[in-house]
Amino acid sequence: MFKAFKEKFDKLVSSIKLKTLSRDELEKYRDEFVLFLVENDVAFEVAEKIFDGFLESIEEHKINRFKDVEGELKELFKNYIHRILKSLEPDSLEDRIRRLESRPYKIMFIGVNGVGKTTSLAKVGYRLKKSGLLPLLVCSDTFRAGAIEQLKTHAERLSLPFFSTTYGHDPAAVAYDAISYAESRKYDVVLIDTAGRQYSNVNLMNELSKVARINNPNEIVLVLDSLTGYDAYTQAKEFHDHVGFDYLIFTKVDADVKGGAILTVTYEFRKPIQYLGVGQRYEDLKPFNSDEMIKLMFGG
Ligand SMILES: Nc1nc2c(ncn2[C@@H]2O[C@H](COP(=O)(O)OP(=O)(O)OP(=O)(O)O)[C@@H](O)[C@H]2O)c(=O)[nH]1
Ligand SMILES: [Mg+2]
Repeated sequence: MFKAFKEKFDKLVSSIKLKTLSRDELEKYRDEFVLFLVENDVAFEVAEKIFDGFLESIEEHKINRFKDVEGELKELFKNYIHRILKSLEPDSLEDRIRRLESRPYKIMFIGVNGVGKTTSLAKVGYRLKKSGLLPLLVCSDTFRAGAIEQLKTHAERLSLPFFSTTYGHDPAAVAYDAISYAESRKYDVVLIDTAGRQYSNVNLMNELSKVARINNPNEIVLVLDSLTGYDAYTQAKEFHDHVGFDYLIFTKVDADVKGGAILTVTYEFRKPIQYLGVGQRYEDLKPFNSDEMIKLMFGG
């Protein structure tokens, strides 16, 4: 992953000829910089913002004739992106859960169809169980055929408790009942799966905000498919405006992703990435680490 990003970045930097490392000089290469980002799936308007932010971060200085200008420019841009990603590194979910005295800790998973909500929820359940916490898997997707059976199968495989009702039920009510059920059994966490929806469907977006309003989750996790590029940005914008979210999970990072979706959404919304989905097995969920991500993007 991020192979194209790294290659294109190296190419971009070697095409830049600077006399001084200054904002004015770099401004001349705005189009090239923005194009490099856009080619890597960064949304155009965010690519412009990233470039502006980068320029602002630069302290002007003359370049010594014998200095490695390319190397210095590379370092500056890499460090700029690194600082942003680092500032968005969250604490561990397990710590947040343990810090909360009341039980259960409520997490709601949202996102468009097929991004990997249910799979990610099951992976989170697996992680929590391994750390000694007991999560209840809740299917508030009473809409898509097979959704209840799908999550139930995960619960059985993971030997975790499961809660659902029947298709057609109000998802907000299902989540509400599940929370009471978890309270009475002293479960640590409630993981609420919701039906995938297109952000253009206003009724379904309203339904989702109702689930959140009534059940007041401790956190809402937006799941995005890192392969979707620009659309991930649109999705984040719509879910942000209609429902809101606290953390991000990017799935399918095991495929050859360009990285732009991740960069765009985190830059624009400044929400922490909790995990990256890196495959189809339960173990394939990695806590986000900015150092690793920067290494993949820029090498070194
Ligand atoms: N390679 C890979 N596949 C993934 C990852 N996460 C999810 N998938 C796959 O993506 C497909 C869709 O996953 P689901 O979890 O059912 O997606 P969903 O968002 O719940 O879908 P709906 O409930 O229909 O909206 C499945 O085939 C998953 O195995 C990942 O990190 N890597
Ligand atoms: Mg699902």
